[in-house]
Amino acid sequence: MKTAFLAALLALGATAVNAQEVTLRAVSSFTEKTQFSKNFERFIDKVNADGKGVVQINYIGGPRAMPPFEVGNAVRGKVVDIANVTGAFYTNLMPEADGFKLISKPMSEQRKNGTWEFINQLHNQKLNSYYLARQFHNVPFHIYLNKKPEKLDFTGLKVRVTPVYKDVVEALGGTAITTAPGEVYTALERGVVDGYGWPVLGIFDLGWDKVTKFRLEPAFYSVEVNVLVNLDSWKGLNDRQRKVLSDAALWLEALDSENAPVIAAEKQRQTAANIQPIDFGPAEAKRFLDRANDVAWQSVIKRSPENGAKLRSLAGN
Ligand code: 173
Repeated sequence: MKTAFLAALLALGATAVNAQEVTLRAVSSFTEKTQFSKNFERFIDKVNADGKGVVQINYIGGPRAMPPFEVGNAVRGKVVDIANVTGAFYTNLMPEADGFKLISKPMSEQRKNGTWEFINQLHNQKLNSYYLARQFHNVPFHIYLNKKPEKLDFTGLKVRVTPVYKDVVEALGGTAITTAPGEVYTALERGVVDGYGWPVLGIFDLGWDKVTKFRLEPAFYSVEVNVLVNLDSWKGLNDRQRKVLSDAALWLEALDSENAPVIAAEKQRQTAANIQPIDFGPAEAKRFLDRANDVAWQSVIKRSPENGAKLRSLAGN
């Protein structure tokens, strides 16, 4: 009797230890091998190396596999298990996501001061997902233009946006036209837009340097590209599987230390490609940055008063 019980117990333990390797399906909202997919792809390679026999990721790909503005919904509905996606692409499901660009503290700090925890709760509730990692807190955005403005103002200009830039473009008199990244080149080529919002990194990836004349200073906000895991998929993992992902997530966030020299090099590359910076000086820059910050917070807080205010206090700006 005792032996039978022990044997059963051992068998149980053995199943737990040898529990089948799990494979998770992943997509990126950015084109494969480009700036904002690259580190996620390194993360996948790391998980697949460290997680042999434990957890693996099957990378389905970028926007060819799934339209970028649908990625948030896909991870919510478990169409995929893991997504590399900016909050700007799922503000329809989570208006608070528009505020993440205003949080520029390093993730090591956000994980200590309650920011990660709060944003994870928002993802649990509104996107049925686990907030595994945030990348690129130290990469800012710019507005790129083909018409040279006389002052820091967008009156008379049509600017391609996502929710990241919409409020500031409109506050400064511009016409905002929302498109996915994949439509930017054609919109510029055909003159449908006079410029576009995009981070300081990545304009060469899709050939936009050929259709870009100016980069407007100053840089503003903070890129956020998140790694989300469907919450049911996350809960279905065992501790060892979760640890492989969590360790790789911290490793991924630490890759942000590579960004400063990459930004410096990319600005030089823009100059070499005849993309001219337009700078109206420090006083105008400050006015622009204050306005950009104000209109963005106002917009988030209007749509989600309580959570928006909490995010702003955590951001400290
Ligand atoms: O411009 C965009 O498409 C956008 O919102 C974004 C956000 C993060 C990284 C790159 C682009």
